[in-house]
Amino acid sequence: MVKRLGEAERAELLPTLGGWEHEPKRDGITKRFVFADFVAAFGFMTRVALLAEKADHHPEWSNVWNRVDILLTTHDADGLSMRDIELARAIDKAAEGARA
Ligand code: H2B
Repeated sequence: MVKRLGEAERAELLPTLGGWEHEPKRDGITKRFVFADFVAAFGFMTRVALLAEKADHHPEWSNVWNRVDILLTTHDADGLSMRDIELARAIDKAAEGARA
Protein backbone atom coordinates (compact mmCIF):
# COMPACT_ATOMS: atom_id res chain seq x y z
CA MET A 1 0.00 0.00 0.00
CA VAL A 2 1.33 3.41 -0.99
CA LYS A 3 1.01 6.34 1.43
CA ARG A 4 -0.93 9.43 0.42
CA LEU A 5 1.10 12.60 0.98
CA GLY A 6 0.27 14.62 4.08
CA GLU A 7 -0.16 18.40 4.24
CA ALA A 8 3.43 19.16 5.28
CA GLU A 9 4.87 16.97 2.51
CA ARG A 10 2.63 18.61 -0.10
CA ALA A 11 3.59 22.11 1.05
CA GLU A 12 7.24 21.19 0.70
CA LEU A 13 7.15 19.19 -2.53
CA LEU A 14 4.55 20.81 -4.80
CA PRO A 15 6.36 24.16 -5.15
CA THR A 16 9.48 22.26 -6.33
CA LEU A 17 7.58 21.02 -9.42
CA GLY A 18 7.52 23.48 -12.31
CA GLY A 19 4.09 23.97 -13.85
CA TRP A 20 2.30 21.06 -12.17
CA GLU A 21 -0.97 22.07 -10.51
CA HIS A 22 -2.96 20.29 -7.86
CA GLU A 23 -6.22 18.82 -9.15
CA PRO A 24 -8.57 18.57 -6.17
CA LYS A 25 -11.29 16.29 -7.63
CA ARG A 26 -8.89 13.38 -8.11
CA ASP A 27 -6.27 14.61 -5.67
CA GLY A 28 -3.63 14.51 -8.37
CA ILE A 29 -1.35 16.88 -10.25
CA THR A 30 -1.83 18.04 -13.84
CA LYS A 31 0.28 19.65 -16.52
CA ARG A 32 -0.13 20.44 -20.23
CA PHE A 33 2.79 19.80 -22.58
CA VAL A 34 2.84 21.41 -26.03
CA PHE A 35 5.18 20.30 -28.82
CA ALA A 36 5.98 21.40 -32.37
CA ASP A 37 3.76 18.73 -33.93
CA PHE A 38 2.19 15.31 -33.46
CA VAL A 39 5.42 13.39 -34.03
CA ALA A 40 7.19 15.34 -31.26
CA ALA A 41 4.22 14.84 -28.90
CA PHE A 42 4.05 11.12 -29.64
CA GLY A 43 7.81 10.73 -29.23
CA PHE A 44 7.46 12.27 -25.78
CA MET A 45 4.58 9.90 -24.96
CA THR A 46 6.73 6.95 -26.04
CA ARG A 47 9.55 8.00 -23.71
CA VAL A 48 7.08 8.48 -20.85
CA ALA A 49 5.41 5.13 -21.55
CA LEU A 50 8.74 3.33 -21.19
CA LEU A 51 9.73 5.02 -17.95
CA ALA A 52 6.21 4.66 -16.51
CA GLU A 53 6.22 0.94 -17.21
CA LYS A 54 9.66 0.61 -15.61
CA ALA A 55 8.43 2.46 -12.50
CA ASP A 56 5.09 0.56 -12.54
CA HIS A 57 3.36 3.91 -12.21
CA HIS A 58 1.26 5.18 -15.10
CA PRO A 59 -0.11 8.56 -16.16
CA GLU A 60 -3.69 9.34 -17.09
CA TRP A 61 -3.35 11.36 -20.25
CA SER A 62 -4.84 12.55 -23.50
CA ASN A 63 -3.28 13.71 -26.72
CA VAL A 64 -4.64 16.07 -29.35
CA TRP A 65 -2.17 16.63 -32.20
CA ASN A 66 0.76 18.52 -30.56
CA ARG A 67 -0.69 18.64 -27.04
CA VAL A 68 -0.46 16.13 -24.20
CA ASP A 69 -2.50 16.66 -21.01
CA ILE A 70 -1.34 14.60 -18.06
CA LEU A 71 -2.89 13.79 -14.69
CA LEU A 72 -0.84 11.95 -12.09
CA THR A 73 -2.54 10.33 -9.14
CA THR A 74 -2.00 7.07 -7.29
CA HIS A 75 -4.91 4.65 -7.50
CA ASP A 76 -3.45 2.46 -4.77
CA ALA A 77 -3.37 5.48 -2.40
CA ASP A 78 -6.61 7.09 -3.60
CA GLY A 79 -4.74 10.34 -4.18
CA LEU A 80 -1.36 12.01 -4.40
CA SER A 81 1.72 10.02 -3.36
CA MET A 82 5.48 10.28 -3.66
CA ARG A 83 5.22 8.14 -6.80
CA ASP A 84 3.42 10.97 -8.57
CA ILE A 85 6.09 13.48 -7.57
CA GLU A 86 8.81 11.15 -8.85
CA LEU A 87 6.99 10.47 -12.12
CA ALA A 88 6.37 14.22 -12.62
CA ARG A 89 10.11 14.87 -12.33
CA ALA A 90 10.91 12.08 -14.80
CA ILE A 91 8.24 13.34 -17.23
CA ASP A 92 9.68 16.87 -17.11
CA LYS A 93 13.08 15.41 -18.01
CA ALA A 94 11.54 13.44 -20.89
CA ALA A 95 10.04 16.70 -22.23
CA GLU A 96 13.28 18.69 -21.96
CA GLY A 97 14.32 20.17 -25.28
CA ALA A 98 11.25 18.80 -27.06
CA ARG A 99 8.58 21.33 -26.05
CA ALA A 100 7.32 23.94 -28.50
N1 H2B B 1 -0.37 3.75 -11.75
C1 H2B B 1 -0.93 4.69 -11.00
N2 H2B B 1 -1.02 5.94 -11.45
N3 H2B B 1 -1.41 4.41 -9.79
C2 H2B B 1 -1.36 3.17 -9.28
O1 H2B B 1 -1.82 2.96 -8.17
C3 H2B B 1 -0.76 2.15 -10.06
C4 H2B B 1 -0.28 2.50 -11.34
N4 H2B B 1 -0.64 0.93 -9.62
N5 H2B B 1 0.24 1.55 -12.14
C5 H2B B 1 0.09 -0.08 -10.29
C6 H2B B 1 0.19 0.15 -11.78
C7 H2B B 1 -0.55 -1.39 -9.87
O2 H2B B 1 -1.82 -1.53 -10.46
C8 H2B B 1 0.32 -2.58 -10.15
C9 H2B B 1 -0.39 -3.86 -9.83
O3 H2B B 1 1.48 -2.43 -9.37
